[in-house]
Amino acid sequence: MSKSLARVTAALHAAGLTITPLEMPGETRTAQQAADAAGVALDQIVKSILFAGAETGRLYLFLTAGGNQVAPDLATALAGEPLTRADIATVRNVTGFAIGGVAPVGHLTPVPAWADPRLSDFAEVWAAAGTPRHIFPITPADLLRITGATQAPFTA
Ligand code: 5CA
Repeated sequence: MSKSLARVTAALHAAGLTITPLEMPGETRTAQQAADAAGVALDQIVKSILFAGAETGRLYLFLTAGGNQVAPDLATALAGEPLTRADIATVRNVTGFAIGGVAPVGHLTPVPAWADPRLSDFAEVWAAAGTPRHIFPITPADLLRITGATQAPFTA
């Protein structure tokens, strides 16, 4: 098992969840690929999008429904400083995951998080598990609990 996948599984189990990420037959690098693989609506996929603070360099995690986009002005208001998209190397260093498999939990360094309210329209959502072909199902309530995310509107 990859270290990334093991870290996500350990984080889920440590939170008391008996969820095991599933390996999909095809790649799940994009939200659309993940939705097709799981057989669910695009908005049921949790995108883990990282932004970096222009002033502090801190990272902020925006758990975004698959079909939605982060609106930088709304995200900036939540973070309290101007934001830019985190670059590939920064995402890798802070989360320990490569783009395309960034999970909402199991990061090397914990990051403050917000969640798109759209995700709570579903009984179950699916998120990346640290690799470009593993995803896991979770209830929106458990997702909020294990990420410590605050629900807030930040999409365009
Ligand atoms: N495994 C899928 C579904 S869960 C997944 O990880 N989707 S995702 O949307 O959360 O991750 C892909 C995201 O990586 C893109 O939406 C984008 O926000 C980010 N990304 C892609 N390329 C770059 C890049 N060059 N720099 C920073 N972020 C990027």
